[in-house]
Amino acid sequence: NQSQPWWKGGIIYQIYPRSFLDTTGDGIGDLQGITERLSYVASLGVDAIWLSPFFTSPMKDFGYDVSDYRGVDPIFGNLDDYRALVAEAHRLGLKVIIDQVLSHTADSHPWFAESRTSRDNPKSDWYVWADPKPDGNPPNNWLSIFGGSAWAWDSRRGQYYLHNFLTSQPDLNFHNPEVRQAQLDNMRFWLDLGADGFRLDTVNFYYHSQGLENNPAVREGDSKTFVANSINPYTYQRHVYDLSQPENLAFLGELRSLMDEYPDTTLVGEIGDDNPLQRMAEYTQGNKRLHMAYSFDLLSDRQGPEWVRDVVRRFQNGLAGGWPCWALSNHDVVRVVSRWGQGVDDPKALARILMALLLSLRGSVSIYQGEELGLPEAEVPFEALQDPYGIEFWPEFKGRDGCRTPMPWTADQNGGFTSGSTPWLPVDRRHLEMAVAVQEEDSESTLNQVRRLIRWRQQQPALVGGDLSLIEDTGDALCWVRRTEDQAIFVALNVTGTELRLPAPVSIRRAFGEPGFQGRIEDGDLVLPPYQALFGEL
Ligand code: TEU
Repeated sequence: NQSQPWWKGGIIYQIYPRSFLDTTGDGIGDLQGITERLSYVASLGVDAIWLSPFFTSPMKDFGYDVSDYRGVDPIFGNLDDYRALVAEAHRLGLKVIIDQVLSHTADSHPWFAESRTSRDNPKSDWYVWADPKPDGNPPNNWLSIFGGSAWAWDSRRGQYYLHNFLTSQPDLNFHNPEVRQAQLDNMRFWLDLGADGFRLDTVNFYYHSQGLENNPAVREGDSKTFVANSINPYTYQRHVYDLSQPENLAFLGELRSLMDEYPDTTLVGEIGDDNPLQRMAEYTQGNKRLHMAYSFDLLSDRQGPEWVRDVVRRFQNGLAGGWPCWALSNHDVVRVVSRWGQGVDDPKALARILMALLLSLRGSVSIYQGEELGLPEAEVPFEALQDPYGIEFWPEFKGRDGCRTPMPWTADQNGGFTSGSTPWLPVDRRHLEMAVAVQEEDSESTLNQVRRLIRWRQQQPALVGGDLSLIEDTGDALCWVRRTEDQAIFVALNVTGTELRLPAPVSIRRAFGEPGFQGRIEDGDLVLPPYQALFGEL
């Protein structure tokens, strides 16, 4: 489908730089390591890479706390390493999407250092400062996702500052046009160095309500789809005033204008919101906002065919003008095979059908490093935890380290990830037998199945960019039709461990043999063995 831009229906491979490949022996991955393994990434048949932050950072939130937006953190290398990485990616036909954490900085960023010195310095209004209540308490009830009040006291100014995440991640004040311009200038710096796009961290958190009104509590009947974990008080508030303010739409327009100066680039926004699907659609309508957005809907603890159908249905009903980017795994959530796999007897078959699901949805796709190997969540003992979010809410919520452990390249000790002795997070022993080198040798490994699936999908215009019509009343079978002018594909997926049999909801001309699934039509019935699919041409 030549008329579509590359990102529309494209497949993005997310790389978490700390954990991809360490070439210096310090136990932490680096840019040179990524460059060395880009040919592996290209061998998967994906369109682009997304690099989680590699910018200068005190690493309290592992790079999502930036202290110099234009610098590469020495842990990861330098700007020349970045240039080499981009050149190699482009040589291999891979687009490069980099993370932009615009909403907040590290507290060690020079902007914040200046802002906190007084109430009247040139950057005094660059962050969100507020006086205490007469009783000394914070100005309102807003909460930090990472625990406690969203306000931290600064004794020098005698004021509170806002932080939606760690206290060391102060929120920038986007109502100030100088802040917006400074961030746009920082983005231009990377565009000029050849970036093909940005993943915008917390894109709906840029603006807060200047009235600083209290957020209301969740009401009975509210649809709360964004539930990180029930022990986090944050999830019991309705986030009316602290995020997703209407002013943001104009800023998305400014971002888009910048991107439009650089042909073939893209923006994918990350949305954490009480109504994430609506927000995704709103932020990607037309061609003056973001190109794509993702939410946590398919990344949450909710799972199973009913839930997937509900998400697909809600996005199709009235929201189909937007363009989603679906993901089942990333660096913030438990790996999907473990999330969905409680008690599953065939995790390998589960990994494959989940990949088929992802590649059949209407939208672009984001795959997280190791997902192509079918890796389960790694066990990380409390003593080895690095993630401040995990440390805060342990043990009910085990944090994000279990999905961030090093990529297993070989079955050797530490998975061939580092030449040094101690990786920054321990390698799970179960990952070693699933290492890349092991799976390369087996034509039926998850890795090779995923490769074939991706290659096949990339040749089906209807799966890449077609419309989606959901077929209802199919029980546990997920059924829909993807359609372009020239092609219509019937998709039927069984993500459960039970064989499904139902009257065939459509008649197909032929089943595709290529991706090698065992679903079939038999005596007018659609038959889907456990974790099997049927792709049929209408
Ligand atoms: O995540 C924002 C976000 O909503 C997450 O904190 C999410 O609630 C949580 O991770 C679910 O488990 C982005 C980044 O992806 C995350 O890594 C950062 O910590 C966060 O922003 C702050 O920058």
